[in-house]
Amino acid sequence: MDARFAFAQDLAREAGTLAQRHFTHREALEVESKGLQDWVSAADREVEAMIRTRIAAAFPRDGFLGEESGAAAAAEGEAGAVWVVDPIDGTACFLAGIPAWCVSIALVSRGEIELGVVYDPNAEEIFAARREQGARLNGVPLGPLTARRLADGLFGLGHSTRVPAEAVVGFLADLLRAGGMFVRNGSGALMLAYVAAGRLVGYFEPHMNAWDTLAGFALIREAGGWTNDYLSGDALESGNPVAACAPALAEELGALLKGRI
Ligand code: LIP
Repeated sequence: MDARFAFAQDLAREAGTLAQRHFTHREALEVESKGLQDWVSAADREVEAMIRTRIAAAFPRDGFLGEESGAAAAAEGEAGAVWVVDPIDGTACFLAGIPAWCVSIALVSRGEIELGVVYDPNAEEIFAARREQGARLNGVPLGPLTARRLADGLFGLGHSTRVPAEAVVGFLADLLRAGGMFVRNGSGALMLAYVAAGRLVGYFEPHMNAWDTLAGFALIREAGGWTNDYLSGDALESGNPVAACAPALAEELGALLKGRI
């Protein structure tokens, strides 16, 4: 797993550099709609293809699940591991020229998130975590997460047309009533990394896919934060609700989440 962790960080940097070249020339990209407010471009596909090729060459016995190459059942590979990848998380922002996107790479083995890497080439920030070995931002350890109340800072909120508006509007009203304040930057993976870095006191999204979620969850857990049990059920194939926060907020956030996850 040490070799996979070092490999994942180098791969995230290589993928981020390739994505950034496309970001600079995004007006030339072919863009397709995958549904309401859901796009994919040649950049997403090319970056994911590069990531998949590199992983297959380095770890041919591992499984792979990527956002763009199909959410077919992410069978664990012969080695008992599956890579879960979003080549460009925050695609809508990427295509709009807003520098709020990242590369998200995670590895799951036997039901555990073994490692997670989120790389934001716009800010030149790489967030990396290995299970039971801590989380780091550009090599500097993250944690502890000290927020004690929702009112202590900004709370990340995500939404997609995969769920009805009511799924997030009700939570937003309760969050504001509790003295919280929300932010949504369009990349769930990057906002989860911000929770691990203590920039956000927590995060909620009624539904996220595994490729958007797992790297951020590895970071938050290793920074000492609380997360919901995302991998329950068939999360790799179908996704799940996502909730995370500084440990002292778990009870207050739990009250807002009652009946929602
Ligand atoms: C995005 C997620 C985000 C969600 C967006 C979108 P994409 O992923 O990271 O949490 O709110 O609607 O799904 O499509 O940019 O890779």
